[in-house]
Amino acid sequence: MTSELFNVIAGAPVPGRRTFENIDPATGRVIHLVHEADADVVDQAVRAARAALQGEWGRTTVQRRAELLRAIADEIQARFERFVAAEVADTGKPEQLARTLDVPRAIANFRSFADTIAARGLDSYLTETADGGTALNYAVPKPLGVVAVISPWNLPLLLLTWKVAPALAGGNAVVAKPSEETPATATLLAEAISAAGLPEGAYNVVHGFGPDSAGSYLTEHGDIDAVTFTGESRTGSTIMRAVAPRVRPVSFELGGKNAAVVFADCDIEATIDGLARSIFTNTGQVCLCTERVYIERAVFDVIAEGLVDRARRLRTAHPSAEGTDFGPLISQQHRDKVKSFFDLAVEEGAEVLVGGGIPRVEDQLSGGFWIEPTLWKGLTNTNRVMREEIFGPAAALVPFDTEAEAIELANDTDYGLAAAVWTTNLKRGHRVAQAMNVGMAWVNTWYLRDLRSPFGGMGLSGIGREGGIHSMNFYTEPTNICIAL
Ligand code: NAD
Ligand code: 6OD
Repeated sequence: MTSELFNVIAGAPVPGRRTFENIDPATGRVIHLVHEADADVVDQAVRAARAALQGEWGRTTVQRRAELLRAIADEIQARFERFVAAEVADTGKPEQLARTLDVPRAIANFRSFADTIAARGLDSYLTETADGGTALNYAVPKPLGVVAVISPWNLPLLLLTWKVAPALAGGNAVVAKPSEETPATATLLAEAISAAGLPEGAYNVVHGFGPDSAGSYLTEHGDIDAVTFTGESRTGSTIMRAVAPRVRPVSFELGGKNAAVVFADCDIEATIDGLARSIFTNTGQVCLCTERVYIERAVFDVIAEGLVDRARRLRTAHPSAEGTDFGPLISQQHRDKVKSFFDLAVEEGAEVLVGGGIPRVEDQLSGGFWIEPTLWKGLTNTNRVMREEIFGPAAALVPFDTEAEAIELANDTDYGLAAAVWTTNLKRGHRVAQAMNVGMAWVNTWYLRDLRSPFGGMGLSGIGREGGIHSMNFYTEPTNICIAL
């Protein structure tokens, strides 16, 4: 029987007037009926969050908040298998990926922000006094208040907790709206947070879609103090307009059209492995995934052959089957979009090196949203396929002749999220990585994370940086006290 997922407000399940279906992308089967939050339910959630701030949660010290964050991490750990199962059913991603990336990172997110606030002692006075002769200045960091957290479907729990953890660390109360495609782990997180002992109302979940649903009701609500959002650049722009009349702060992690730059002096095998990971992980549905690969002409063929080989070796099968490393796309609608880019690439003159279509899969998966890992050559930066985010397992391979040309090609985009540089020349690695107009540039690796470092994007890829103290700078704001001496 299909189970139901409820909104969670002040620790209690709250039904909606309508429900919508939550589909397993691997099979196309309905797994949950989800209660959609209308404007009244969203208002109830915002009021519960406000009440938490005015009650015990608002009086909780920084050291206690750090302890509570660690307790949340422990409660997720205690439910590890349930979180894995929920994430795999919602996304169709290989179970192995949920086990090694999504759920461990959720735990690490809470532990890391506990460490950040415990180490920095956010309730200690931060002295801003340059010259103590005439005045003593100190700043008191305060929570923003009620923070709306709106998150996408690709790494649902990882990206939700990347925002919920620092928001709670800063003493805010949260109303979370997970993606309509992946509502389960945000709901289960409410159980873990209650079990950890946070006062009810500090974390609330509302379910639904964007426009004319929970997403817009939340961003347009008159009593939210900030919005932190991960998703498409276009949605970010809509949310900015929604909060503009009340001048609320936003933190945006948006789309990307990320480049990799491969020099002839790279370690060929390690580069092919790293590139394949950066193109195909999570079926290309990671905002950091590489969609443009610029390769120095001398090694173009060997890199291209290696990547085609890696694409052919990906195992498309049920997410829980042994050895599966390639899952479906999230939905029929997203597969239609990705497939339309595959067709457009051919219209724009691409030579398909591998993939380009919809694979045959075993019978039990035939209702799922499967797609082939795909590589092209023959495209240039003038093609639409090279300029728009596909968010699927596909990349274009393009040769270059000089370092200057590679930098120009990589930076020729409206986005500015991530880049990867592959070279064994140390100086060149630093030089080219620094020349990339992106938030994160990796050298000889991809998606290697230190949760204290600044994470975010330039241009269409976002506003602000999150990670360690950078997150705390967003989720709190200081009042400066100046005392004449
Ligand atoms: P999306 O923008 O369609 O949806 C994200 C969330 O916003 C969902 O919860 C959705 O319901 C909600 N939403 C949609 N319209 C809204 C509106 N008008 N008002 C309020 N909420 C609204 O994005 P998606 O399809 O879920 O995710 C894929 C996109 O996210 C890609 O573009 C990807 O690059 C980007 N992304 C970026 C990062 C990053 O760190 N930069 C991380 C993950 C995903
Ligand atoms: O690792 C992270 O902290 C992060 N925000 C990753 C974003 C991935 C995009 O899909």
